[in-house]
Amino acid sequence: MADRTLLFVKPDGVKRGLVGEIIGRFERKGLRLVGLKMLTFTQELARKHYEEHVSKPFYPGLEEFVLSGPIVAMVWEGDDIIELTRTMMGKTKHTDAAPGTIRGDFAFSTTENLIHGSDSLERAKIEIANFFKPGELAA
Ligand code: IDP
Ligand code: MG
Repeated sequence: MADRTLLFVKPDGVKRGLVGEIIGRFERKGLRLVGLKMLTFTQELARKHYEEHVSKPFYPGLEEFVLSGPIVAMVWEGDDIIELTRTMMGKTKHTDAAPGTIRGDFAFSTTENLIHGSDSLERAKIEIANFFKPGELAA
């Protein structure tokens, strides 16, 4: 199976009507969409998904933000999927994200930065399983 990653449009992207814009960028790049759903984070899921950040000072604000509305979770497939999607997302901090990237073009906050993407294939496997059952993904 080709490499896969877990991406989601965060609540700010859904509220701002940027779901189509964000999905379209990955489609036009030639990546393959293999899973898609809208859901709202629970506190339990947020703590599991962001386990590496739970003890950091920004975590309470991050948790409040990700619980603030629905997200659109997706699984995308393609060669070099992690590097490619991370490059297209742009850097975490809104002021560092280059124009032409999703965050560089649309984000004006470090916390509310529109999109999540797994940062390694190992994390992608864990994160995909946090959001999708195997039967919910295309073969
Ligand atoms: P990433 O989303 O680019 O992988 P991470 O360092 O994994 O960045 O952080 C996860 C999320 O936590 C970020 O996307 C952002 O929403 C939030 N975050 C990270 N660092 C900060 C910070 O210094 N202040 C506020 N929020 C932050
Ligand atoms: Mg991260």
